[in-house]
Amino acid sequence: MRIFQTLVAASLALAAGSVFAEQKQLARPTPEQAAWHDCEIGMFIHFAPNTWTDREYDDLSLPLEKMNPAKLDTDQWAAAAEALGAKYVVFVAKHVGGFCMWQTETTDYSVKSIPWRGGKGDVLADLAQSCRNRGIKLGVYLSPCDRKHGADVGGRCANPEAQQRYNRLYRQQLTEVLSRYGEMYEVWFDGSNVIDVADILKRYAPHAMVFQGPQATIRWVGNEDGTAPYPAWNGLSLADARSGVATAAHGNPDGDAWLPNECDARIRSTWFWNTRNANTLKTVPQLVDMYYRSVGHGAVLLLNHTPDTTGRIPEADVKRGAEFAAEIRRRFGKSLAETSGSGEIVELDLGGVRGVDHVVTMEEITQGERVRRYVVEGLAGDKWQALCQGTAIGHKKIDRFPPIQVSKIRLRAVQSADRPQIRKLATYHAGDVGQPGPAKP
Ligand code: FUL
Repeated sequence: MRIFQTLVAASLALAAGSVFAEQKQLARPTPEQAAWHDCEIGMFIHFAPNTWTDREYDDLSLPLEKMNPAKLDTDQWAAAAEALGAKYVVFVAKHVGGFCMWQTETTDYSVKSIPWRGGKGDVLADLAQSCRNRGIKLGVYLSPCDRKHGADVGGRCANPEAQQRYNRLYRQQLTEVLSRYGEMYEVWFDGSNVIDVADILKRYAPHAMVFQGPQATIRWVGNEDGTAPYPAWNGLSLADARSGVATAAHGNPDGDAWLPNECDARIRSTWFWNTRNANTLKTVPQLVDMYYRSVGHGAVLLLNHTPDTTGRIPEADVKRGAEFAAEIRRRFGKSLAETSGSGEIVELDLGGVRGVDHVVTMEEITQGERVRRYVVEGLAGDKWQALCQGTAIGHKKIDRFPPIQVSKIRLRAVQSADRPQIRKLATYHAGDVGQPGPAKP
């Protein structure tokens, strides 16, 4: 890594060509990955037979005639996503139990066998339409693990014959969900995937974000709390990227691949609705804290909602999601001032003395993650004072600090791998934001 340190060195080298001419090319996102970063928030939906048995996993014990989500309303789900500020939805079309939420030809363990709409309903079709209506992108979680069909984590089966049989079934399921419902924005292979599906992805979802598996274009952050460590570099080695199970812990800013982190999290204490945990709904301060530690650390937050046995997401949960989004808008909806720029120092004039308590920085990540260490300073009177500092910026870094009156802000990249390209340097005054509670699952 080269150090971008002094303007003198830079101008000397500029005279001789580029200061970073011999710098090896940094990893960069594909256009699809760069666009995905901008989503910042997605919404997960977990709904399966175990919603009816009050459990987190399907033990295949539910008599299917009991599964009748008579008020199922995917418009309500899409509205909940919009209220949450989510730009995409990832729907669990098949969880580890193996029940299929669409009209599959591969198994009867599906919506075909329940009384809802006389066995003719298709949750994925409804949701695809509702999402299209609201301009929300749709992704799909198709568990390789499948209890009903004897597949373990990653889709591993007990013997070669069973494996071959399951591979055929899984490949057909994936083909169905990717080819019948419009373009899928994200495909989740939870627990990675040992089944070769590269050709299917290439054919039906060449632009989709892929979670885990050898074709992964995004990675699991490594926990289910909705938080990324800091720094959470987007770079990592190509070998780690292809392993299918990389997490934020594999981050390496000098790595040759780009694989951004997605932080999945539960709005209640469980992934599936149950009768016992309405009181575990996370508070707005907990969700906001999650946001600071996911989006604010350059990752994307995927927050789960849980439809109940009526087929609707409980109103209290929807309302909480909306309150969270409103608080984020209140804090960051309108900056006091913002700019962009390149070079070691990017300065922002506030046009007068203003009270500030947050700075949001974004790199132009299409040029790679260049900044490795930075300080943000504020001009208080005639003195530059350090307000906050950090290492990674990447897609976004949110820093907060005690309120201070300043007339200018400047971002000083004290260490960079290449000339810093700053997409946004913005400052805010959020006012009394209280102390966030820890975001516990
Ligand atoms: C985990 C699963 O075990 C949970 O049920 C849930 O689907 C979560 C998103 O991933 O691995």
